[in-house]
Amino acid sequence: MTDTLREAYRVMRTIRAFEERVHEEFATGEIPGFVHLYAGEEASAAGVCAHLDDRDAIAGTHRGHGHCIAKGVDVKAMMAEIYGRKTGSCHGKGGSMHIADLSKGMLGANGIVGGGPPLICGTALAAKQQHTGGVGVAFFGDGAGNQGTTLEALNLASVWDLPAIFIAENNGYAEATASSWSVASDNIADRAAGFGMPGVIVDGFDFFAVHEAAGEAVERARGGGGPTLIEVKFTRYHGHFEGDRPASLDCLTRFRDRVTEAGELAEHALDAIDAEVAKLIEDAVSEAKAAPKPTKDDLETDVYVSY
Ligand SMILES: Cc1ncc(C[n+]2csc(CCOP(=O)(O)OP(=O)(O)O)c2C)c(N)n1
Ligand SMILES: [Mg+2]
Repeated sequence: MTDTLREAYRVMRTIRAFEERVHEEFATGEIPGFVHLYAGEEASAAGVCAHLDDRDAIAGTHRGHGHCIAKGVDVKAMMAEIYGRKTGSCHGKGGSMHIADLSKGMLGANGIVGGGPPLICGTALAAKQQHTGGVGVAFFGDGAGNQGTTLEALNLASVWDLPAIFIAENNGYAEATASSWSVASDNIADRAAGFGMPGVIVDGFDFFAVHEAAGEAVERARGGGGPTLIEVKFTRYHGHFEGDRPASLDCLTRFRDRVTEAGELAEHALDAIDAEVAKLIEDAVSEAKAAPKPTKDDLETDVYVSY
């Protein structure tokens, strides 16, 4: 149990530290392309992926660094990818929005909003046909929840009774469009009923709530019980006014409060993880900056796949 808690905290802290550093580095102008940060939503990726192993595949979003880290993609290779270096997860040709590592079951971050759900219908179908016991998990935003691809995938997963789990990360906005304005039902999870699957709503700042709901969904999927839709709700990251206690809106602070008050982990053990993660991110950035960029000779590699 202690190891599980420690690992959960490490994953969330790694995502937060990674994102804070990318935020700083992006401002220097050295990082090419577009970057979307996952900070504040860590409990979702960490709470879900804690139940997954090598049999399982996930699809991320354009806001995908957290999904990659939680599924075990190498942090240094990710940083190098964001810097467009040869040593990156996709040899510097993907960048932030296309980090993928099939060896870890990470199908990819995705520049196409609503691109992930159909992909995991494929991996879930493969897992079902091959009896691997694996599940497919798609993370998608509230905006992506309105895409036809997502709704078709929900239908297909139910019709085919797939070991698929759909995680709607509702952070209240799709770019500048509020979900309260653009999502027809009160909750994205309410739509599950229309597809004949369970729909669950959880507090996105509470690792334990996400973890519990995801655990039930993964168990049901592995046991042949079909798909689940989980809506992870995030409210404003900052408090109502400056000085308003933000602790309850931060998954890391809330996690620390709970495990230290329960005597499950000591402050110093958590601080030690923070220090290890800080060093990892420091090394990841300096190694990425020192790594070579792809050359003209790399132009045609990684382009075609032979089956
Ligand atoms: C098919 C498609 N349409 C539009 C876009 C442009 N776009 C990029 S992010 C985004 C908003 C997505 O919102 P949401 O799904 O809620 O994810 P969030 O950014 O809030 O995590 C849009 C419209 C896109 N990338 N792909
Ligand atoms: Mg959104």
